[in-house]
Amino acid sequence: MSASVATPSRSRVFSGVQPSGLPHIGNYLGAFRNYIAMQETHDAIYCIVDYHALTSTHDAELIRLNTYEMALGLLALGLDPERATLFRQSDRPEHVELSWLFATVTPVTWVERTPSFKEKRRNQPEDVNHGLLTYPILQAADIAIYHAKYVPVGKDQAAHLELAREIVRAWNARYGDYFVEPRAVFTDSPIVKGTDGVNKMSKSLGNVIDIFAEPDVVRKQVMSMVTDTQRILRTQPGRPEVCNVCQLHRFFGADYEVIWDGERTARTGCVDTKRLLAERMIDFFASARERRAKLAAKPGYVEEVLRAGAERLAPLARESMGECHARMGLGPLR
Ligand code: AQP
Repeated sequence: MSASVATPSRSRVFSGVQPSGLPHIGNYLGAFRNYIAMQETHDAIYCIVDYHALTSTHDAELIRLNTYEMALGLLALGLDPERATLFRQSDRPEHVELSWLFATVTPVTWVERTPSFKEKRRNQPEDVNHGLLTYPILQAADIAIYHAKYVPVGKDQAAHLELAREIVRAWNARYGDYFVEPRAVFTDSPIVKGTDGVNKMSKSLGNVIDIFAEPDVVRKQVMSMVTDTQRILRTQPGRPEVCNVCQLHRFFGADYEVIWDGERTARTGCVDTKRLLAERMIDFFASARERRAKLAAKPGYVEEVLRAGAERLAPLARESMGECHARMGLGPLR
């Protein structure tokens, strides 16, 4: 990396992705596009947040595998370890220490009201673990420990980012200005709907279109997409504004207006539009798929990138923790 991590000449961005599954189109359109763009313009730090994934997955092998796959996927999509720092959250345990320190200035009501907690409580009623409640505090720590100013995320993360700002503000008010209040950065597709056409595309809901799946799997996923539910007959004009397939065409071709018009006037049917979308998505990610295969064939490459990333961040994480200890009264008499 050209700029030193401790004294960046450009403003810093941080974002994390959970290894709770494989990278999907929602991740890409909502967040990864910005990860890749912002590595050119900012001091960029990206993290595979395996501590976070433990709140929903308790399969050790799966978490390790998904961590590897997520890192490999990001590198294949264009994340460049010479331009950005990529690391695994559990390789920098200072995040967890800071989350505890932040927890001591965070009222319980702030985390209880988080929409994602309520959602997870509904979606995994058999495993409402304490980590789900404190998840946003760890997320605030992930960002604040590196003093990141910008956080490229999907819109589903907006409430967490707002909470991170409040937590930082609460800590700064008590111990003096030190941490930066982070701001969310969204793409022009901040919420991508899943194949069900209703919910956010989400690994845990299984309504995803995978980026690196075999072309036949991608075709199957796209063909399963729910379109305009009021369009029953092929000859009936559709409503492209509510059709998820039409909306996704905006990002995979230069003829969105033509697709829109075809659906609106019933010149094209849903099946035609889906077939076209599937082929375009497969083409769009073809070079990333090739790069993924090449990188996967380099033994130890991903692990080396993650290890180097975590090492590069050590001085900054330690500096933040040292400052917290000093300001919060931890350690020996001074
Ligand atoms: N459907 C989406 N539209 C826009 N942005 C999205 N992101 C995820 N899904 C969409 C953004 O991708 C980044 C990484 O997300 P994540 O995998 O860490 O967590 P998530 O938001 O919880 O994604 P999933 O797929 O829904 O995971 P599970 O099912 O495990 O909870 C984030 O910036 C996210 O906003």
